[in-house]
Amino acid sequence: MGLAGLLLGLVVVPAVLVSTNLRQGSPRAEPVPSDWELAADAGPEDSLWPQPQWVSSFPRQLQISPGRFQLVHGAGSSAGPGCGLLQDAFRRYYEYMFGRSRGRTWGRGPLAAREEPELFQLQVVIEAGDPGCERHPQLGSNEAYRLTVTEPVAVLKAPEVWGALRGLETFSQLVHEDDYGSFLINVSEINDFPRFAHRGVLLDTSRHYLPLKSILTNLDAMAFNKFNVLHWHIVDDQSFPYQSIYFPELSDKGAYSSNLIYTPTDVRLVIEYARLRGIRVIPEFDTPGHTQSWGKGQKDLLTPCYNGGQPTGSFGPVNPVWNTTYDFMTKFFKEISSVFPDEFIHLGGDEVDFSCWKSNPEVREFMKRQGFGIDYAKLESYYVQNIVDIVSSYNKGQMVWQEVFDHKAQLKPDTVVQVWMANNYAHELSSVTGAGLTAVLSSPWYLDYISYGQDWKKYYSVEPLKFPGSEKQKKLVIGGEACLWGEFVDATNLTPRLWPRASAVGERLWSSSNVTNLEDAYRRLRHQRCRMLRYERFLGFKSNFDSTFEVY
Ligand code: CP6
Repeated sequence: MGLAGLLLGLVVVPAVLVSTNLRQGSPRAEPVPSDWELAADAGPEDSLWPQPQWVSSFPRQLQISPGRFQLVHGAGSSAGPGCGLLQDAFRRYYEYMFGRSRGRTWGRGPLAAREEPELFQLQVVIEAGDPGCERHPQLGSNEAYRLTVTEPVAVLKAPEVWGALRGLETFSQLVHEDDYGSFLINVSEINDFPRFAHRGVLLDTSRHYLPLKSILTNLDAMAFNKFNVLHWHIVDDQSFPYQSIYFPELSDKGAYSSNLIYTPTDVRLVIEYARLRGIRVIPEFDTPGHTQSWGKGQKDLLTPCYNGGQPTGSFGPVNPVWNTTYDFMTKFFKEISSVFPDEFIHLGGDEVDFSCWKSNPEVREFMKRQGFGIDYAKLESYYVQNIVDIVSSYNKGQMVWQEVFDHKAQLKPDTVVQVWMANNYAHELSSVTGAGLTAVLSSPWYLDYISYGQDWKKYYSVEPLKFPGSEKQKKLVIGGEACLWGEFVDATNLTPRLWPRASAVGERLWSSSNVTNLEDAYRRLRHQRCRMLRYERFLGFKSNFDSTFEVY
């Protein structure tokens, strides 16, 4: 079957049906080499990560001369050289493929002594009327793309710029260098789109401060693996590094030190760096629990704990009783809503310890007045509902941890419930989606936890939709997150702890559900690891990847 026939096939077969894993989709009829040979010189069309939904690769190779090759806007694209987002991506991916020495090392002379025809351009075509180069990615963004690599030009078509970014990543993974320094790419055709819309990584900058550089490097690593959400667990009990404009005392008193903070400029930089890679930044300001550091810079916010009728001098969760609490939160979340452009804010709501509330006479009196009895989960829900109303008034959607749902708070229909508890998460997914709410799964993906051996296989083998429920319920699972809690993670071990183990989660959330072969995944993941290591010199990955991912 020729390429034309294949293209025809693409048109008539619905996308779900043609979604196939690469080995079945590839018309290559070469003998399967040993693992060792593959690691050394497998064609890169066989090393894509995450696996695209539909790939067809031909044994015909094209060569690329870096001095002549161009990434350009194609005819009919709604984007042009004025599109900063794409221009920046062109520059980035050119560097990843050929290095920084365009026209110097490679020259513009004849190609190395190879017979293959030359590929001169990758033309990128954005099909939507408005390319949206200035916009921020969001939950409903379209990340689909189609990539056709034939001589003399390759074409990347995408409805929106977000798909073009994903397609550029794939294209760069297709290019490989032979032993003599020639760059080659196979004639191929790829039709790709994500399985889940929310593919996140949680970073915790409270337990240990993470320098800006670490966060940015991880955004690059995320882009290589087609992740699209940075869940920024920015503050917690241990420290408050977010420098607030309205309440500067929060970080003045609550940060580990005056320079271990994120200034408004830092925050803007993270958001823009992420945007250019098609990554949303969802900030989490976790309340009413996990708030010890807030108490240092904001008096009368936390609940005073009592013992034997006397205040002990220690404090518990945010005080849900006083009006001043909600005055503060109204102003605070007004700021957060304008600083962070994403449509969602994560409100936390996990692990609220009721013992301090129980000890406080004023809280107990309030419980009586409200008719909550001794059910402190009702008090928690009362608090959360107030915060939900405040944040909704600023037109922001909410993410919450699963307890908020478990404790029966009244939530808005578009609330995203994040399932994190390991025990029976399938049941929790059933309950959350059964109630008509959307869910994000993170229970099986706690990457701060390391166990003996290749635990990426455990992460990889998770099937997020394996829970009892209707088709309608399954559609409400919008994705998942790899969580890197910070108790034992700082800038020195962040990259090796996360990568390439998080890549396993990346493929589970992007690729078709039938991409489950561990041997094939291992082979491709080794290529992915090598690619990321090669980028080290541009990105300053400071360290080797984690030894729990065995490579020889
Ligand atoms: N920090 C915060 C944490 C955790 C949570 N919230 C957590 C709890 C148990 C495990 C891992 C992480 N460290 N703020 C719960 C969502 Cl096993």
